[in-house]
Amino acid sequence: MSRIINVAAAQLGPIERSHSRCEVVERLLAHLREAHAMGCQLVVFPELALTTFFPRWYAEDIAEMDAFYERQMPGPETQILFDTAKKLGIGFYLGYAELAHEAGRVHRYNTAILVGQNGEIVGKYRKVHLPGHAAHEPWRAFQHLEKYYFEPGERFDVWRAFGGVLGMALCNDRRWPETYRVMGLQGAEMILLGYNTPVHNPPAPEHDDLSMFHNHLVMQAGAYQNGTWVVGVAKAGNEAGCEMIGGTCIIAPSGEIVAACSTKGDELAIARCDLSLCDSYKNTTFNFERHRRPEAYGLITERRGAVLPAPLAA
Ligand code: CDT
Repeated sequence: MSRIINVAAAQLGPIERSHSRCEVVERLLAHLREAHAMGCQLVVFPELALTTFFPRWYAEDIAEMDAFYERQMPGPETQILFDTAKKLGIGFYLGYAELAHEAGRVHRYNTAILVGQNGEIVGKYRKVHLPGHAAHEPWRAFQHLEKYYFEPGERFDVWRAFGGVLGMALCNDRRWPETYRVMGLQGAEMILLGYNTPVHNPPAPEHDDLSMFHNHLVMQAGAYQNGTWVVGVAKAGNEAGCEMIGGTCIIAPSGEIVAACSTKGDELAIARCDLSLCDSYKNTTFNFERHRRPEAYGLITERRGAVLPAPLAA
């Protein structure tokens, strides 16, 4: 029996440092309304969708950047997103910077939430694979200081929502097969994933021409190898002088892209996603129970970096 969710991948064009939360939220609301008019039940926004990608700037005092973080969700400027979602009966995934007070300390995370069609938070995810660097590197054209501004999250969960099993990830997570597999092992049928990816990667400029190829390669492989839908959503275009890839798309469990944005601005890509399409992959080629050999995979969790065999004796 088919289980359909109409999904809108809600790409955003650039958000400048001077743009207020209210200005950005207006753009998100426009996406929610358009998606609702197109018959969608779920809208997926990018990573750090409420602000510019501030880890591209170094601040000696980390607290100087605190204006880019949310202290509560919903908060005063974001409450309207929840109210509108409830009124329209449309859920959303939203990436944002989270400032949390836990165990008597301030913590900063790169976070995403899933909000149901009733306007209530279904689940929260904190980014596990933080890319970039922790110290200021002035030789770069722009910084990528996620390891400075955020602590890593510790888990990949899934939630029963929208008639299926949904998981969340953020940007760099999509490059790691473990991301999809840990959620695949919990039965994920749709993985929601927002990203901010510069075209230029300062430590490896030789990869720049392949940035879109790699973007799609990893998400399509993750979808197919786990028999799951993947919704990948960009913040795109030239943001504060940094060119970001677009490439927002919705990927079926076959690994095929079934909807995609064609610009680098605010744009929706919409697909009618049948969650039951996951079954033929999960029950055959990727029937994990039948075919996986975890006893051969110990190194995946025991070892972080590669260790080469000893060199041959001369
Ligand atoms: N936001 C994010 O995770 N971006 C990374 C850039 C990697 S280059 C340091 C990405 O994987 O797209």
